[in-house]
Amino acid sequence: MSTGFFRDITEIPFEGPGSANPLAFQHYDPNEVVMGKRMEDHLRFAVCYWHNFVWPGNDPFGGQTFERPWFSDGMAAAKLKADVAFEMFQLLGVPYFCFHDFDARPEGDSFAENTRNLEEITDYFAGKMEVTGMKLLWGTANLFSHRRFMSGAATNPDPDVFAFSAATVKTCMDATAKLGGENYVLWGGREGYESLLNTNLAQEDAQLGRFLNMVVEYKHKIGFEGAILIEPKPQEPTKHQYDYDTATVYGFLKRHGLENEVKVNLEQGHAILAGHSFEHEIATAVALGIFGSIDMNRNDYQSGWDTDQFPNNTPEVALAYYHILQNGGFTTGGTNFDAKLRRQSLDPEDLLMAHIGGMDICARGLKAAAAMMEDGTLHGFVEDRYAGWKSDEAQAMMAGNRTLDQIAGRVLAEDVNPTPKSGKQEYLENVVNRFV
Ligand code: XUL
Ligand code: CO
Repeated sequence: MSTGFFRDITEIPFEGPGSANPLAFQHYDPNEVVMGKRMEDHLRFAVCYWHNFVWPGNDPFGGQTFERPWFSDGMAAAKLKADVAFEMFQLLGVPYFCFHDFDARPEGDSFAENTRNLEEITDYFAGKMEVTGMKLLWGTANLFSHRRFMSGAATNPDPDVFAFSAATVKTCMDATAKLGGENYVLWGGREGYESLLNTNLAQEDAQLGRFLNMVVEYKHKIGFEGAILIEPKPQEPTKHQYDYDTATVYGFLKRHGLENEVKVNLEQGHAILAGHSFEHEIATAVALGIFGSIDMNRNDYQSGWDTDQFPNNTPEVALAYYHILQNGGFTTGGTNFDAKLRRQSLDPEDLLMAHIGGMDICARGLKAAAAMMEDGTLHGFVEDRYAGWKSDEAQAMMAGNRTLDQIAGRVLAEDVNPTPKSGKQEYLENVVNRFV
């Protein structure tokens, strides 16, 4: 039986470009085949629990703006929230969702009560997943909202907080595995510092390394087949977050022997906060062999905050998917909308329209990216640019078969005198603009 939250709205249809129906897709047709694969299977959309069903609409200057019938404590409210969430997933026709423990279960007074609540609500999810066919893209633990985590979770100066966090992650990995989750995410919201005056960086790095090693050991122990993903972010809430960006995370993984065990979940707004573009983060992860999944959103480029808005810029999204497609597309990952309404968007239908717009932008971006791939001009240009490295002499240099003095001898003997070649950036940007 329906909760009635979305009143008489029925499943969002695909009506094609030009449709003026605000409750229809113009570009996202799950069954359209793009580069030999259904669009649904390329994009692997997920809706997040937290922004849609938990966030009350507060900002640093004001409190709750949303009124939702499930905004109260207790298991009955948590179940009503789940009912509405699964109704929304169904209306949108997304295959996946994501959640933190804290989003789904009532907060208890102890670890034991939290665990019982998590088990009860995730059993309730399991029943709904069975009926609806919904799947879990990833689960995660919220180790940042409760005051016990104010000085960090794994990187807390208090070993009891480290232990509480480890215990909580264990229960969240169990819940994720039980629900057939395809990934497990760790976003270190409080793993960083507010002031170096009270922080031992080397100690905190060692703690975080040990923590993540235990997560990976537990994954193998329970036979969890999903990927373990770190979500980089440079700051907010902390002044400095250790998982600053992809390159920093890779250095951390290498240092702790985890570069073949852990990948990244990249968020558009976090890339911008780190002073990068989204495609920079994706291309870096691909180059380092640790690309996993994405959180799709955008920031307000004027305020500079992590505003978690729904995407609405096709050229930006197209370049992101271009790099993902070049890497062969998602494997366990997908496109999670880690995005929230503006606090004045009060109506239930606003939740739907926000996702419809985001899904349409992603569909347009994917189609543009696929067209760029099929055209091949960009890829061909890059291939040609590095073609010189196919020569025997160049390969010998790369294979470590030449020393500096041997190379110097050859450069002298052959009078090697390179001719600069145009990088053709403007031409390449014009090529992209043919498709977006
Ligand atoms: C915070 C953020 C988180 C993670 C999951 O900026 O993106 O919601 O995605 O903890
Ligand atoms: Co995120």
